[in-house]
Amino acid sequence: MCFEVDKAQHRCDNIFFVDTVCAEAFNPDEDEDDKEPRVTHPKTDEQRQRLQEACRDILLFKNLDPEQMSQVLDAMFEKFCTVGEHIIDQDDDGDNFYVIESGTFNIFVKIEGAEKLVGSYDNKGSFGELALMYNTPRAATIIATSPGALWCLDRLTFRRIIVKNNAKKRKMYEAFIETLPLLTSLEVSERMKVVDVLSTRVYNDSQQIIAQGDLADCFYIVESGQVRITMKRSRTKKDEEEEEEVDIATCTRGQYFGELALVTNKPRAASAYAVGSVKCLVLDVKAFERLLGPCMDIMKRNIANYEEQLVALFGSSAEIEQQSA
Ligand code: 1OR
Ligand code: 1OR
Repeated sequence: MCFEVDKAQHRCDNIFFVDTVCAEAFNPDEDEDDKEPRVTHPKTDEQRQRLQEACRDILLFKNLDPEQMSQVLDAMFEKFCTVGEHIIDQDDDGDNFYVIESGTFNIFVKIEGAEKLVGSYDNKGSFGELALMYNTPRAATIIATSPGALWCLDRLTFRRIIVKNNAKKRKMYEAFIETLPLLTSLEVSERMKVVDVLSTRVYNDSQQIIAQGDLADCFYIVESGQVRITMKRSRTKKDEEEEEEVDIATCTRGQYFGELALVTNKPRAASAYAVGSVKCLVLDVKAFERLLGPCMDIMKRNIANYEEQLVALFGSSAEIEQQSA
């Protein structure tokens, strides 16, 4: 098996972008095959319901077909953890992938020899996919900061289903990803890692994709269709304060949105709606921070444009002033 190892460290404001994970090409024909015995951990109805709820927003599961999803749910098992427990230690071999049902967890990474707190999970999300996806040592240490409940998926099932599915995804998105102006600062192997962790979402005409004021947890690239970006503006009509929604931009194939709240660590600055049927590629916030550091200059230049246009349209840029994370 051949590895292509790349190391890049980028720093943007207070966020560290370090990526030391190789983009190993997965060959479904020569790796674990479908003849492996299926792992099943029996569950009560109540457990299965909690598990399904915890897995609902896990992007890595979004592209699975119903049969694959059901095999994943069958294979998962519950683990309770206590404050201070090390769920993962950096440099260990990867055993499980973890989905958070409840609890808070800190993420530490050794940077220049010192352990640095680089982020945390708060009662949602997942971790531990990298070592399983790329056959590498664990890239971070994860420690529980409250009592918690996790759902674990063993390495073999993860590779048999998720990694195999990713090989298909790479084939499907390789060409499109290469055309994205935003990702030009990434190496080819880094772009493939973006493909590995993205999921796709489809929206119907007029469906809301982002609501202004909401907390943000993902980033979008338009694959097809049109997305309308709107902002609320209050105005006085017959002495009464009214709120109207104004169109401020349109995003089409290859363009991105939803980066602003992730970069500024603020609520969503605008809303987004599908015009006709729309398909978007979606990255969660942790993958965005881990993988898109090198694209930050392009995004920041664009954010400076928002500010100019905001002043022209609304007379103030206070709404989207940048604040470091
Ligand atoms: P893993 O299998 O390597 C540790 O085990 C897990 O921590 C890893 O998978 C990710 O799921 C998770 N860099 C590397 N791993 C991270 C990071 C991260 N955050 C969470 N994990 N960075 C922080 C990005 C917010 C980059 C830090 C320099
Ligand atoms: P977000 O995470 O805040 C809404 O969620 C997204 O709409 C936002 O990221 C941007 O990706 C996108 N001002 C603010 N957000 C904008 C703007 C914008 N345009 C697109 N978005 N302006 C329009 C500039 C053409 C300035 C306001 C008038």
